[in-house]
Amino acid sequence: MYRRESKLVLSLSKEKFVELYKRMLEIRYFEEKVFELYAQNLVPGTIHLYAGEEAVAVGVCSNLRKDDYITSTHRGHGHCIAKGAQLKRIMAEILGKETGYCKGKGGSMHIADFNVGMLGATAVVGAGLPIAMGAGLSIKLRRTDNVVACFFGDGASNQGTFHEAINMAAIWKLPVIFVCENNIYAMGTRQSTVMLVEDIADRAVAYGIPGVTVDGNEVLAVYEAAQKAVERARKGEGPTLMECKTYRHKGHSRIDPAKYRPKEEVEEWLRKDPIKHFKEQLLQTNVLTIAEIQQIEKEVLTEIEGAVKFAMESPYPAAEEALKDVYA
Ligand SMILES: Cc1ncc(C[n+]2csc(CCOP(=O)(O)OP(=O)(O)O)c2C)c(N)n1
Ligand SMILES: [Mg+2]
Repeated sequence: MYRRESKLVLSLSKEKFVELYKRMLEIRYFEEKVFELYAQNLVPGTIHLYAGEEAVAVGVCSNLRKDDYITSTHRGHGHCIAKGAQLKRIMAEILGKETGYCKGKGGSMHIADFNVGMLGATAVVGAGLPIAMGAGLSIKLRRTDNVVACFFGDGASNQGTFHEAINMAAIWKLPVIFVCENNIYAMGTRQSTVMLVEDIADRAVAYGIPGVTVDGNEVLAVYEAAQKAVERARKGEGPTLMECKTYRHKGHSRIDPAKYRPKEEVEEWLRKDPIKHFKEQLLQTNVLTIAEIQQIEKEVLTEIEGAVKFAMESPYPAAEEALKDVYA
């Protein structure tokens, strides 16, 4: 089922391997911190953690330029980090602080940073697809060679927006990479109970575009598949539907204990942890030494601690600011 072309991977530089590992680690440590802060009652609203799915956002975004775009979901912290948004401002937004991306008024599910092409998270399932299609149309009309990566879940792939956006992107050959993060569940609903296709990428046939299913726990597999899709989009050949098989380590949102998941299933996916797996690959192939790995881990930890400190020390917005910037 999973297609790999290792020639491309072998040509990656050491710096690229470090970037991939570091970015995944940034997301993991960031999410672990958010989990802790939520337990301390410091996070207003709910959160949907990306831990376990890091290889998807990182594998895709590492193929993008700063001036390329992404659209995100309700599970968006990982997408923001992978596209290069500032950790401290994401953290501040999650804690409802004035220094956050939306001045503390949007929270976890409404983070955007147009400076790095992050067009926004959204709480509306499937809403990112038409936005990505529209961004793709804008790129085509402006005749630049940018691309858009559109992240969405298996649940979102049953929304009408999925079909409408992909079909339109296909007929107009828009530069969009549709990235389905298939983590097998939409809240507590298992994929197999709501669709008869096992590989969501098979749906690409209906729109006459390439569909590819990759192991979403293998950052290099995601990287390779995304590289191909990005090249195709940049050349004006149109969109690709890329499905990444992945798993969220925690429940749907912070309040979900995820009791509907069999223990063996959770254990199996934890064994396939994308970060643990990549670390083993880096060591086995002598790309990095254990000392280098530990150094990266230390650096990322310091970075996350800095972001938390910044967010904690930032003020809450003043009450009289409540209605400011709310409507455009
Ligand atoms: C239009 C819409 N319908 C329903 C919901 C409630 N809801 C929030 S997340 C979610 C599940 C989404 O599942 P999936 O697309 O697989 O993403 P995942 O949470 O697994 O990353 C649902 C049904 C919503 N926010 N928006
Ligand atoms: Mg899902």
